[in-house]
Amino acid sequence: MLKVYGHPFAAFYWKVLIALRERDIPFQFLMVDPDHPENAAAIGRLAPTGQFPVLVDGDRVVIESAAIIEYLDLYHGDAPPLVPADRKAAIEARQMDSIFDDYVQAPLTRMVLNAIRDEDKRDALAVTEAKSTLDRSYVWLERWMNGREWAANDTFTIADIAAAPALFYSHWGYPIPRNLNALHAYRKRLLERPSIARVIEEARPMRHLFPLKEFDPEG
Ligand SMILES: N[C@@H](CCC(=O)N[C@@H](CS)C(=O)NCC(=O)O)C(=O)O
Repeated sequence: MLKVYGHPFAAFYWKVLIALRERDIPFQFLMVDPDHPENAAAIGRLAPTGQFPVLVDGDRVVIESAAIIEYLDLYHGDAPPLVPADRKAAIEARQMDSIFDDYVQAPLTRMVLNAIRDEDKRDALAVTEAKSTLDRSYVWLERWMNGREWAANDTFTIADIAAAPALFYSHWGYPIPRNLNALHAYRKRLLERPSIARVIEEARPMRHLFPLKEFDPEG
């Protein structure tokens, strides 16, 4: 049985969890939290900085959410691949996966990390810069999503998997402006997809962990 290390509230673990659900793959979940120090110790050995998700398949260890999703496409489940088999189509899917990770999820994470620090260690400039990145990303994504159903090649792919946690959390912490209709409609489509709705529901009891709760994540 596949083993996956993660945390039900963690964005990059969500990516893998959504892929596992889309492909209907059974797995053993290994929680990374202070109550399970053995799991933190294991990923401390397996991943360069002890980050998760980490997938263990027999002797094979795969790290990095995108690599894990590609690995699942190749070796587990029989749904259509989440990274298109066509190499030309795969370019757009990988491009959008990186955009959601790097220009939506990453600045939001910087805001979250800042908010959970002791007050005297907070960095207002870093927050201003993160918000500016999100402002620009939201506007760019509005243009990109205008006329599209899914973020890459008009099929559900790794790009949409990356978008789900990124836009769920970013809108919660720093709302998408109301006039960005295409982006709002896309986010709604994502939240309604069964694999994503289930991941969000399972994480609901942990919502108190999010420090930027000024807005309704389902709004
Ligand atoms: N690029 C990595 C990012 C992984 C990442 O940032 N994971 C977070 C949890 S979602 C984490 O492990 N944070 C704790 C840490 O870095 O110590 C991926 O795509 O898997």
